[in-house]
Amino acid sequence: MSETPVVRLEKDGDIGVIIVNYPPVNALGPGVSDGIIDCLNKANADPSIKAIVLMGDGRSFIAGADIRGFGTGRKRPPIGERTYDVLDASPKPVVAAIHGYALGGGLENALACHYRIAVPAAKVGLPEVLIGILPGGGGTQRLPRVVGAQVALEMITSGRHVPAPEAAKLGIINQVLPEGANLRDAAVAYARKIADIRPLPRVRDKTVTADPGIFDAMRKSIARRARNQKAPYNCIAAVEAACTLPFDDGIRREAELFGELENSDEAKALRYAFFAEREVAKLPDLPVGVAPRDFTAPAVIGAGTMGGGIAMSFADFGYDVKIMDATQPALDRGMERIRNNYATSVKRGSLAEDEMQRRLARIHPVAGYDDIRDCDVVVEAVFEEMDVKKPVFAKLDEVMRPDAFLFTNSSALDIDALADTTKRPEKVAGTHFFSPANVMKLLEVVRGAKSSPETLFTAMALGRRIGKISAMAGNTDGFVANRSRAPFNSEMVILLEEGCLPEQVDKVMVDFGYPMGPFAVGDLAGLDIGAAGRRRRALANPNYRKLPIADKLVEMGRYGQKTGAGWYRYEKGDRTPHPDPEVAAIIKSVAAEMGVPQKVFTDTEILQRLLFSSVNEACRILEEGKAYRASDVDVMWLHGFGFPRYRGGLMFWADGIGVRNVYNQIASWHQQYGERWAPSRLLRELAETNTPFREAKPAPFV
Ligand code: 3H9
Repeated sequence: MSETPVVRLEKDGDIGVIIVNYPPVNALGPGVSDGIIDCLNKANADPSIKAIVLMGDGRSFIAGADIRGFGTGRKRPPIGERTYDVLDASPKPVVAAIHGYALGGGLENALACHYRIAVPAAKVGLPEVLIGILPGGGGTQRLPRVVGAQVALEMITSGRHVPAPEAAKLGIINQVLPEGANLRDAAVAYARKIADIRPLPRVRDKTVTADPGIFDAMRKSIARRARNQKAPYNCIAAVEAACTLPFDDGIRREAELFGELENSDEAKALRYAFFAEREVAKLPDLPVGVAPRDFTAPAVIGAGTMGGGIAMSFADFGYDVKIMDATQPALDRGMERIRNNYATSVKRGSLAEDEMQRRLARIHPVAGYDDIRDCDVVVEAVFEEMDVKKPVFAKLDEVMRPDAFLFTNSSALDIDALADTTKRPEKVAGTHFFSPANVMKLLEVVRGAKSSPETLFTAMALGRRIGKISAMAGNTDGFVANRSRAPFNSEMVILLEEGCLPEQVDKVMVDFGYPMGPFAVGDLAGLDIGAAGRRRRALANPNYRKLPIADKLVEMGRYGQKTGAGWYRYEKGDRTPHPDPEVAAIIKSVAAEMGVPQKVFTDTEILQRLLFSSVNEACRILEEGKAYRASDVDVMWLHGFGFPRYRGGLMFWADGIGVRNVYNQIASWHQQYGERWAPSRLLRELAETNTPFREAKPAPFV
């Protein structure tokens, strides 16, 4: 039998079985494509083999090209000699037998096979756009020939994973096996059945046409989410080529369009984000071998906006969850809000009515602590005041079963102070959700001084089980996400003192790629929330930089959307922010009272004033050992604050500017504005050694 380290050919009677074995997900790493070609040639040369199966060992078929290889200058074989070409040209039929994932180059290889079968749980897709490239292995030419241009456009520009049963309906999969069937046995039987059929069905021999209008319509429909990006548009152009050019010309066009993307800033940032999201799950200083504890019965304390969103997150992922509040009216209001949130999703078409009913049925409002004593994990989401949270923790400790974990959704308070109100401080940690909790993907897991490794692994796993990206933060005021964001929040208001308007700042940040400007976001979240945090910090620190303009708006009852006025004004029942001359007047008068010299800002200055202040603070967080990696900060900004993904994250973006440039600018603002711009020690050291932020070595985690 032929064998390479990562691909092997086995024989099952008259069927050759090519097996890819490149753990963990069978990416097309070094030797895999060559191995497939080698095995295929051997199977074709073996007269005792009538048909061939291509499958993967372990947990997947093939998850796509090895992403680590992009941008490294690796050479690809010329068109005509790639795996796809060799599979397609095989004189003996090849059946792709899919389990786990067939993504990117994995699906492209499968589409170059003559038949595809799959287990029901398998997923297929072309997610290349999510890493800033396009399917460059013929996917943009073959997929439209199978599913039509419209569906191909949707799949390729979204990158979504399509479940096998849907893929079968679309014609991508020839047969979905019954639940529990043995994939290899079924694939061999299938291959035997089709072994003699000629001509071989080749996707490349099909043609596809489309109404030319669909391409412009697609470009228009993605314009908002694809702002500042190139890959989605190149994807559309490649599918357009499939509909207008012969197959081989289309493949050449695909290669050209791919070439424009591989080394783009967008692709580099998205690749970085992909790996940063995987890195963030790793807790390098905790003992290996500690397993997260499974949980089945979560409870949420507090039915406010956050508590409701957290309960929805559990229900959305199949958990029955109990939700409790201090009074029945508060609980009723909370349930009403949950129902309304789901109803909005149904109205928008993003949730089916029956699914809404199923999710609602999983959320159980309960009257008191007695009803949750059997729950195994509880997330406290009551009012953000230590004096309110402490008695809740003490009570939870008293009533909950002794092995239950007690988590707090606090966004800034001292986890240790809460843990110390209990007799089980090792089972206490922070699980900080971001608003709206059922939508935002970040879960910041906050490590208390006494949190046990099991508690921390469980909190991290809890996030993943409910579709979040969990990231570990140290116990410091604001933890990592909000603490690194805090200087940005101050700076944006200080810019107003110096002559900017909210709408001007918001435009710069939206142009940069944020879905909404920070002032519009403030109005959405409620300006009273930030004001409470400022009051607390001002009391604790006499040098705290006050924000008189923001305080003035709150004094006037301008809390944001909920009061019809905040940084902007709002028409009744409409969430569109309108610039408000009254706000402009307040800004002017406060600035005059403060005697701040007025100036005109460039867009770059606005952007850098906001983001550099946070880069500096993130460096402080790293030097204090409150985060593991600069890339964790990036993941938090991507999933907690809507930082544009195609810019990688705060620190990756700053690396693009250059650590020395960032330092020099901050040092000059330090001269001009004083202490709040004092460069952090880590920033200075990185600048001195010209070390990128993402290679910064933080202090050991504390
Ligand atoms: C492509 O195919 C281009 C083609 O058109 C050809 C053009 C010429 N490469 O996510 P997980 C690693 S582009 C390298 O935790 P899960 C990952 O880093 C590619 N490494 O598992 C992690 O490593 P570690 C198109 C990869 O079960 C480990 O595998 N394909 C790759 O939650 C486990 O990953 C894609 O974009 C890769 N392609 O999810 C698919 N994939 O343990 C990308 C994974 O050291 N992959 N790794 O941290 C995924 O979406 C998910 O990994 C998958 C599994 C859904 C497959």
